[in-house]
Amino acid sequence: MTETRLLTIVIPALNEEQGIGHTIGTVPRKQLESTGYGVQVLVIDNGSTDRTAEVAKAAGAEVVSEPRRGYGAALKRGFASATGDAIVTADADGTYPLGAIPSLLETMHIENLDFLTTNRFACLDRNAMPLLNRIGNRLLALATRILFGIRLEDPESGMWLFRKDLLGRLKLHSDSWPLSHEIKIEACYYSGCRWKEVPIQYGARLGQTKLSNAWKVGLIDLLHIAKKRVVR
Ligand SMILES: Nc1nc2c(ncn2[C@@H]2O[C@H](COP(=O)(O)OP(=O)(O)O)[C@@H](O)[C@H]2O)c(=O)[nH]1
Ligand SMILES: [Mg+2]
Repeated sequence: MTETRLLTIVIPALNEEQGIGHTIGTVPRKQLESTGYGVQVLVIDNGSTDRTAEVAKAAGAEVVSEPRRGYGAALKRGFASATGDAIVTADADGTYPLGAIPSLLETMHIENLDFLTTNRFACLDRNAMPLLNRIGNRLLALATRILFGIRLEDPESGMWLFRKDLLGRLKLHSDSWPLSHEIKIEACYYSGCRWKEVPIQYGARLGQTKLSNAWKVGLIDLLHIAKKRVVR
C-alpha cells in the first residue's frame, strides 16, 4: 500500500484575477494523486481589489487572508497555514511550470534533498523577464557567491520545493521581496540541509507585474542579505 503524503502549493497573489485561475488549473492534481500525494492549494491574498479571491476559490483553492502587506508576509502566512508535509511555491501569474512538480518531487526523493530551488535562466522565454531584472539577478547571484560562497544562478526565483519541517531551521525575517533570496541563504548556507538548484521553463506572465522600481528592490535585497552575513 502506498503511503499518502500531503503537498501544499503556496501561491501569493495580489490583484491576479487574470492569472490565478490559469495557474491553479495547471496544478497536476491527478498525476500527483496517482503517485500518492494529496494536494492542498493555498492562495494568500492581502488586499486584492479585484476578483482574485473569487476566481481562486472557483478554481478549487483555499484562500487565506493576511493583513500584513508584502510578498514575504504572504508566503510566511502560507507556510504557517500549510498542512502538507511538503511545500511548493509559485506565482499567481502562470509563469512557473506547475506541471513539472511531479518530476521535481522525484528529483528530491531520488537525491534525498531537503530544499530544491529553480533556475529560470536555463530555459527563459525571451519576453518573460525585462533586461533590467536579468542584469539585477546576475549581480545578486554574484553577491551571493562573494558573501556566502554559494553558487546560485537564480537567487530571485519564486519556485521552491521543501519539506515543511525544514522551516523550523530557517530564520525568515523579510515581509517583502527579499524573502525569496533570504530563504535560499537560510536553506543553502545556514541550515546545513541538502539542496539543489534545477533548471525550469519560465514563461511570460499573465496580468501586470507587482514588482515596480526593480533597482530599488534589488538594492534593498542586497542590503538584506549582506546584513544576514553578519547577523542572522
Ligand atoms: N499576497 C500578496 N501577494 C503578492 C504581493 N506582492 C506580490 N505578490 C504576488 O507575488 C507573486 C510575485 O509577484 P510578481 O509581480 O509576479 O513579481 P515578478 O515575478 O518578479 O514579476 C505574484 O503572484 C504576486 O501577485 C503582496 O503584497 N501580497
Ligand atoms: Mg511573477
